[in-house]
Amino acid sequence: MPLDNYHIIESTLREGEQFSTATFTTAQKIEIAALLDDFGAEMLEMTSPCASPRSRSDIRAILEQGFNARILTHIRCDINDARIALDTGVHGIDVVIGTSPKLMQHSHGMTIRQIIDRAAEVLAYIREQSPDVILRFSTEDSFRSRESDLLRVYLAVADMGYVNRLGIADTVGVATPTQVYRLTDELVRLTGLDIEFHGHNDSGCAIANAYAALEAGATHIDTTILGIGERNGITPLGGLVARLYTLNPAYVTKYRLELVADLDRLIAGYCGLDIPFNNYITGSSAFIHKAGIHAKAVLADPQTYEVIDPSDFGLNREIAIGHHLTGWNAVRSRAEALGLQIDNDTLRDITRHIKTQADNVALSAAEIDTILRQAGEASL
Ligand code: HCA
Ligand code: CU
Repeated sequence: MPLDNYHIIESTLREGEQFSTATFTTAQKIEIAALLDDFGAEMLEMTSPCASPRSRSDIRAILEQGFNARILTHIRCDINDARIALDTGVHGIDVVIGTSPKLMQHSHGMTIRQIIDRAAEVLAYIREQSPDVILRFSTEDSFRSRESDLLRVYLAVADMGYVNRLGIADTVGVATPTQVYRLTDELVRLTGLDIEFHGHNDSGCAIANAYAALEAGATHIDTTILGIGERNGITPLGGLVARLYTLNPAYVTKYRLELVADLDRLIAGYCGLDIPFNNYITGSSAFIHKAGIHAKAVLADPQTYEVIDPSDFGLNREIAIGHHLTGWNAVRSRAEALGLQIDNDTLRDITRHIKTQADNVALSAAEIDTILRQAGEASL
């Protein structure tokens, strides 16, 4: 499992631009790319230069920043698109063509033989023009393609010897982790090339599928900030980080984890979204402990109920106190944090009082503090 040597292809500036409310200005793209570069994303994928005039000039604008991250663009398997992409001076070109029966019928109308011939023409042209460009070939809708068609295409492309990487795309979010594992494993074994996985989240498996790909030997995973993309998007950057961190924090120490929250906030702001309450790492409730039993254990040792240390991400945990499930350990800990000397009997009385009150309406943190301060003064 190459988890010591995997790369993130951050596609907020390509797949992310396909999200319903995403339209970034040039300045915003530079800001997003700069933050992703600081974070440590190894590759940034940008919208095809053929999409619109500004898509083309923005690739140049990002290249001029001289980021550490390699800048890629994403094109159809088309010689004219390839010419325009090469013209931008981009570091890498991601070529994609549909292989599922639906895409062969409704998208380009080509047979598998014609797809292979087209790939040969386009990939040879790119390699001829630029021996150094990082070249990837991917099939769109891989998991609704016939397996025999897929293998014919991938093996033919691998044999051509032009590409650095093959991509697998779960375009409509239907794949299961087992299917992703099997296909990735097959391609790793048959081609020996680097393998990239791109997974949509229609059925909630985008993170699990990305991880299954890594387990099977994939070297590159596509993400976007907050998971934005077509429909409900793809593997979210923060979610992938959470998945890997909980297996072993060392898998993600190459990234500046404290920037995850800044990245999520930046994109939420530009897309007019709230960060979901249950988001990985940055959701408002991600580090709130509530029930008395949980609070007691977390106060003694946070790892009892926390697999992610919020401080590794520049965030804080919170113990919720003003509710009917509260416990006196949490109340006592708050009193201590306020520097108050209150005996245990009084703290137990206060806890009972909070529970009774909060059976009707939860108390705010400020209300709890007032109760505790009054008890503190009374005990002087
Ligand atoms: C799309 C294309 C794509 C391409 C993925 C890739 C997909 O917008 O439909 O090139 O790896 O999901 O198939 O994003
Ligand atoms: Cu996609």
